[in-house]
Amino acid sequence: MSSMSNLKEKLFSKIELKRKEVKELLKESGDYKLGEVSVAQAYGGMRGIKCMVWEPSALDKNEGIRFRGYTIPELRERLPRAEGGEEPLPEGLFYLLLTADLPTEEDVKEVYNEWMARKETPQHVFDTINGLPPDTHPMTQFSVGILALQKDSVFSTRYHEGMYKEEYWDPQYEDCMNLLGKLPGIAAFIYRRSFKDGTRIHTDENLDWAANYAHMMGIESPEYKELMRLYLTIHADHEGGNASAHTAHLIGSTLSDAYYSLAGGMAALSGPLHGLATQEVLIWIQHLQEKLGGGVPTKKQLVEYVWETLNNGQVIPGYGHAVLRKTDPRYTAQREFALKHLPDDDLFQIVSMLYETVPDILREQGKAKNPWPNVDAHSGCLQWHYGIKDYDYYTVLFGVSRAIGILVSSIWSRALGFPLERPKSVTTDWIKENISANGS
Ligand code: CMX
Repeated sequence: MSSMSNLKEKLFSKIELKRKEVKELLKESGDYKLGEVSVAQAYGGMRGIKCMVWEPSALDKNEGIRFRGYTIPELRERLPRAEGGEEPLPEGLFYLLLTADLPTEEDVKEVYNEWMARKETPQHVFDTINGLPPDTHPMTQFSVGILALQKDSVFSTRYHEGMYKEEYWDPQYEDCMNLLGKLPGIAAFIYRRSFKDGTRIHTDENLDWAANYAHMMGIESPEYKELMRLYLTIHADHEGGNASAHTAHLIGSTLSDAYYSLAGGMAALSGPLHGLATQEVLIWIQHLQEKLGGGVPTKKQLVEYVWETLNNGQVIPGYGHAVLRKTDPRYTAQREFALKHLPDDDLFQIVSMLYETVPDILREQGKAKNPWPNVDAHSGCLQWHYGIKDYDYYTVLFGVSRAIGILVSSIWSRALGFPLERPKSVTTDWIKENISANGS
């Protein structure tokens, strides 16, 4: 085992305890049923089937996400902040997700120092990204950049050298920390390459992880740096069943390393029903503004537009959720930020009016199980306000944050020795034959 930092030592002690706990749980209650699977669930995107373990966070359909038991409002109060700042530092959220303990200022500093020590990215990664046409979607560039780092995977090297299964978590941790040190620099480079002059801005060691990301994108507004801290904290994890987390988890279960699984997770995040929704929301709102010649529409115009969208067979972007049945607390956190920093912004006004309008209409239409806004209904208008007007980039911001939860969970999956995932699929004929044989 390589030498251990305080953080790694603490993690190891937690792992030993958890392994014991899970071993006993399996011995005593291995046959306990978590639920049953219906035909509708098999055809319906496996909604609600409890079939995987994800330690860092849990999603309650009414309350929203809890990170290691803490809600977003609690964490905005309790996680350490940057000097003079009011929003939590994502380094602290990482510590919490990894160890299940609230971090001290010192713990946060240690995470930061670990990431900073690993920030240097080999030139070939930038060269690889530069080999793609400049108009390649930023998420493609991001996944390619992550995969270009794979050749230095500590896990893959150690696996091929031969190691005990109990040790898997250690090189996985190294890969994850290396990735988190490098991701903001790669993501910022993609922003500058796709939407600015392509020059790379280097790290400023006086800035925290999130503020540095903003700095490397070329944005120095202190308010945007605050937004970045909040944004990277609240998007970090959303339990394990969402498409990006689940994809990464499945890939990781083959003992593919963290680079492969994170790149796969980012491919899932790129879909319109998942991470792409942020940009769809803005496009949809701005389409309406264009139609009306700019400004803020009236409530009547907004209602007509929402119905027109639905009657054309389209979804209202930013509304609905596969699990949530209330307003997403990540939406609320961003709304509070907007009320504080940009209450008069036109786009924010429209986003607020939609909040007052869309839920009633979706209820009246009667299809969506959840008429309330999700996180993506708000994120875009904040980015736009601070000058990030390149929609295609929004999912990359989401991806940098989501990497935190995905990677933490991958360390725990190794620590608990999770096996290859291999659920059973069935055919329609099999289902019908079973129903006839056993009764409905
Ligand atoms: N507008 C209109 N119709 C909607 C809707 C919306 N915002 N949300 C759901 N519906 C419809 C569905 O399309 C479905 O219709 P059909 O029966 O005709 O197929 C019906 O309501 C039932 O869907 P559901 O069970 O409520 O929702 P799902 O779990 O299938 O899907 C989601 C969830 C998020 C994909 C869906 O609500 C949606 O498409 N929302 C808009 C896109 C969006 O905001 N995505 C971001 C999600 C957050 C994230 O994970 O990143």
